[in-house]
Amino acid sequence: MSKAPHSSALPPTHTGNGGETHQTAGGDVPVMTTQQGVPVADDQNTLRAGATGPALMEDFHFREKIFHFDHERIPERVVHARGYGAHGYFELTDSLADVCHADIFQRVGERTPAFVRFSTVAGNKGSADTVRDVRGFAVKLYTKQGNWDIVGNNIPVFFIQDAIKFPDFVHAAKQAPDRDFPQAQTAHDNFWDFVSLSPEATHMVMWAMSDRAIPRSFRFMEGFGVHTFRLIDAQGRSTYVKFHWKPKLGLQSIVWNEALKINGADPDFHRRDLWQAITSGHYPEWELGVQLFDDAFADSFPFDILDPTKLIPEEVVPIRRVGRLVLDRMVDNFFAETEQVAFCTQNIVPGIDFTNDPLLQGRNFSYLDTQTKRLGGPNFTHIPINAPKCPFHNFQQDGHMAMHNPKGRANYEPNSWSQPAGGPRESADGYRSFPAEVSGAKQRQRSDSFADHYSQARLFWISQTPVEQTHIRDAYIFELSKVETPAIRARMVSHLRHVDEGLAKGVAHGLGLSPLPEPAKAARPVVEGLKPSPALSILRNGPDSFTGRKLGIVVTDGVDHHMLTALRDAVAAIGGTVELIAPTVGGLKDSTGNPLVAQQRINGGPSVLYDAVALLPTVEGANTLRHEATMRDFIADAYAHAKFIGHNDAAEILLAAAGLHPRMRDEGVIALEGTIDADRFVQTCGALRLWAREGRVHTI
Ligand code: HDE
Repeated sequence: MSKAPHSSALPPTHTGNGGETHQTAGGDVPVMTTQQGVPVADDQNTLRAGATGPALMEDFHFREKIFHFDHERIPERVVHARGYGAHGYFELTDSLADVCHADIFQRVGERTPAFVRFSTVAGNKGSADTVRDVRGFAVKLYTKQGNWDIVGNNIPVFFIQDAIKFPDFVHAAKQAPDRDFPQAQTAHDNFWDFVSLSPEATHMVMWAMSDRAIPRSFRFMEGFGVHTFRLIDAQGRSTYVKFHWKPKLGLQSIVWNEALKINGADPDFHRRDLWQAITSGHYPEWELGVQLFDDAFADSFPFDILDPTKLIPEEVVPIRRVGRLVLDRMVDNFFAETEQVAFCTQNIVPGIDFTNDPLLQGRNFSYLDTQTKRLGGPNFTHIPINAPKCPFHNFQQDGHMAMHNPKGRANYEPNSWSQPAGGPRESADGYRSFPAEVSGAKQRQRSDSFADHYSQARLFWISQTPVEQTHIRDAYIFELSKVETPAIRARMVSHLRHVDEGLAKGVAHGLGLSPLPEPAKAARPVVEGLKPSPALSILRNGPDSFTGRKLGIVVTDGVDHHMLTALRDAVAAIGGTVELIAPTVGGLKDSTGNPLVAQQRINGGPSVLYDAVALLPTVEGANTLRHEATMRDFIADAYAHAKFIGHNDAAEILLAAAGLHPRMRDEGVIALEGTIDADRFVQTCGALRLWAREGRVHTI
């Protein structure tokens, strides 16, 4: 049994197997011991023959310590290696008992413990957070009838239609095997070679080129179960379902140039954001939404509901919001929990079932298989983060690290030792698969109903605002400009001609590609009369306030106390946070002599780390900072990234030094003349960006 450490500076304490308590070295501090419980006299010096002589093999303490260290690493996940997790709960707000008998969906107000791990896909464990990539959104729900994992992404569709293509897709996306670069990037020949040869990827690639792939933080992104699943009611009837997680704080992404810079300034940007939000009590929250539909709808829908490259627009099948997911506790230990958590798509509970989506069926094999490799054996379910919180009972035994072997003589079923009646146990509540009818010839064949690869890519495109369309076009140009093989660039543009002629031309122009390549051969023509789905746009689903966002305020020694306080209060009042950026982090005072602590030094806190910025230097401070290159970058970037900039009078010379001449001042550069302006400024920041500026600062 583990006990909480006395303080985070001490090694963890464990009571003995027999519950014996610890020897103490005086006070509350436990004696350090080996793994065998032997008290250690000296943990700083190896056993040697003489003070300068050779180390001795018999030093069992040294050998145990080094041996354990040597074995600290386990294989990182083959995909989604970089991730960050937190604990929380799911609370039911609308009973789904009408369509589903899963225990978790029966009682409104009841909370179910949850663990969530967010991740990037392509990068290694140590890669940066704001790379262009899909984000994993994996949720483990510890229900009273077993663990249910919804292993989703922040994008509702996937690149491929059949699981057998997954190793190829992942190989192509990750570093090339001969050179082992690029790291965590899709901007390279192999990725674009593969996707341009796999037209089914066109839809998802549109999402990956959109700002969905550079979220501002995990807190501001949606999650999707992607596949169509089934809900089963108490009578055994099935309803199809797609799962959605909707962030309470609205959607938000960063811009690409910002993403590149954040990766340098703070490669842990998303982790830090989640850590800071949860540890400061601003618990991130999502609503669980379900799209429910039946066979009649599935038959009438122009796309196959089993095809994971297709979504069902919310405007066609509305989302019913049935619960909320709140993350309110960081892990005690990253390795024990976030690294060892083992999500498996096959972890479902009574009332939930799979469909014949070929990607989902393949995943049901892969996840169990990969956990066994990664966590070293079949008993990874014994690790506390993976164990159910409800009682469990079976006769599985042995294997590496077995912790739950059956007690007593019976380890098989049926048996007459543990069962008065002797027969095998049966449970009325036990998991029963939906008895779907199955027929057909055994063959390797892609269904013809999966053949439309362009219509939904177009649907996505026409659902974006012009700003978002520009970002998508620019992302294609950026990525394909990193592709060295002209034929791959051209092949990609040939697909885009089915998505949108303007997009194809824009990308070709940006690449200097002429003439425009012929459209790729399409198995199916694009569906006519597609209606935009506003739900697919980030900007149409953004926040309407600065809640949960961060303001960076540049201050210098002697900063005006009243203005600073007014800004801080205005941000705090709507649940945002503030960081101070200054020439030194310590030794600062405000105008009333109150000591101030800055969170960042000016060269360590670039404006890319903030949602909006304010400049409150003193006249003297501004005179010094005007010569500081990182100060100029701070302002120039905030401006180029279309952020709101508040400033006092003294900051005028800083704006000028950053090249922000009076004619460039727009409604996003806001004078803070008195404390009265603070509230208005923070309200304005709720729009997050002045997108109209973006067109003015980019000329190519
Ligand atoms: Fe995964 N995926 N995946 N995936 N996936 C893994 O499992 C796989 C797919 C997703 O935070 C692996 O534990 C196959 C779709 C997330 O621990 C592995 C296919 C979606 C995570 C695996 C897919 C996902 C993974 C690697 C194609 C969104 C991270 C390590 C058929 C719906 C979970 C691991 C975490 C992780 C296989 C496609 C989401 C190898 C074969 C589609 C969020 O088992």
